[in-house]
Amino acid sequence: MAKPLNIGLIGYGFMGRTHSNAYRKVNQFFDLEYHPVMKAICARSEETLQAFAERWGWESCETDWHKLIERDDIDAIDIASPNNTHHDIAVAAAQAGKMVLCEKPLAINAAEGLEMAEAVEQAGVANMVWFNYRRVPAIALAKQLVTEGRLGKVFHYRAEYLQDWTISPKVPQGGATLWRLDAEVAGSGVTGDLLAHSIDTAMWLNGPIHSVTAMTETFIKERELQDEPGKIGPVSIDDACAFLVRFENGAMGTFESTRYARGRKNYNTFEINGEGGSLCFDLEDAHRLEYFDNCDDDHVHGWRSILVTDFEHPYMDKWWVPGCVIGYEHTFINALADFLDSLASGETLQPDFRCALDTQIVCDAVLESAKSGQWIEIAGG
Ligand code: SOE
Repeated sequence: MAKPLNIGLIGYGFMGRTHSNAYRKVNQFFDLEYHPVMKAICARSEETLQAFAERWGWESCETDWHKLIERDDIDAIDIASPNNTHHDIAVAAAQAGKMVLCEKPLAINAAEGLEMAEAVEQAGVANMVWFNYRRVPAIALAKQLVTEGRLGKVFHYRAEYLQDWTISPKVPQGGATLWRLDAEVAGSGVTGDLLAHSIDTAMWLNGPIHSVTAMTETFIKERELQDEPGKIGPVSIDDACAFLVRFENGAMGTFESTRYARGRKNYNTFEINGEGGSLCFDLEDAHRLEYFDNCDDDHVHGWRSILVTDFEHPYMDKWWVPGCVIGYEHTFINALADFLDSLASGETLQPDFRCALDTQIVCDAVLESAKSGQWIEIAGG
């Protein structure tokens, strides 16, 4: 028998849309015991909220998240609002006994992230952070190949996350759509926004990070404020960040991210080099995983490009027929399906808040190292 799960979603920007789409589609493609019910959407701007609710099929609207959390007809709170709102909402929701789903990064810093992880643990409520790229079938396949031991001892992990949308000095900062450029709201620039994805993927595939040393740069020092046209303010975020890591398994890692790589739109890549083989992935070609297997006979040695669309590949038996690719939005649907499955099975789903806190701790260490110029050991790493 289908079990309804009443959802209250906070935020209706880019992520509000990806999550709404996931709630609408998940039961169409996955056989699940739980069925999300789109009970309420919450955001501050009343005029646009109603139109969003109608477009996506939310049953009701709230303009104050406290009211949403107080409602008895809400089982799970989903946070897709800017990063500086995550902490207060998540803690209050957990204390009210609601399940909590939260967009990445978990928080604006590790101190807030720790309180959030403790809140959901003390309340004993189900929780998940939407690190959606784990649910790209090719990345999930990479995880499978690593778990099967195909890479053997890992020597190198290399990640890049490059975009180019802030190169123009005319792009303003702050406000409803450009809060990612305001460190007070976002916590940091590319470190929390993009490298958090790379770090989550890296630790999932290659284990904990032991220590980091980093540099950051802010190329454009002042920008107009989106909410106050004509007013210029200092830019507080890191536009670019590069760092080196030592993993606990002895591997060396290099990570680089920027929003100033002309031509790179959402170039989220990694390469892992192990004794037994290598893996390479590029989100702009997301349905392929490149794999070099050293066990192949010498005369056929070479990189193979796996088209990750077969029924045997992660998630792909839920979608179309082999050769038909899926897209960005499906990673959120896959993530939601995993969350709903975990409710039915009682198994702990990753990444949960505690796991996302580990990523947040690395982000904080990266920013600290960029300031001090020192290597930083990850606490508990
Ligand atoms: C930033 O441009 C952004 O939208 C991130 O916030 C998302 O997490 C990333 O997946 C795509 O890029």
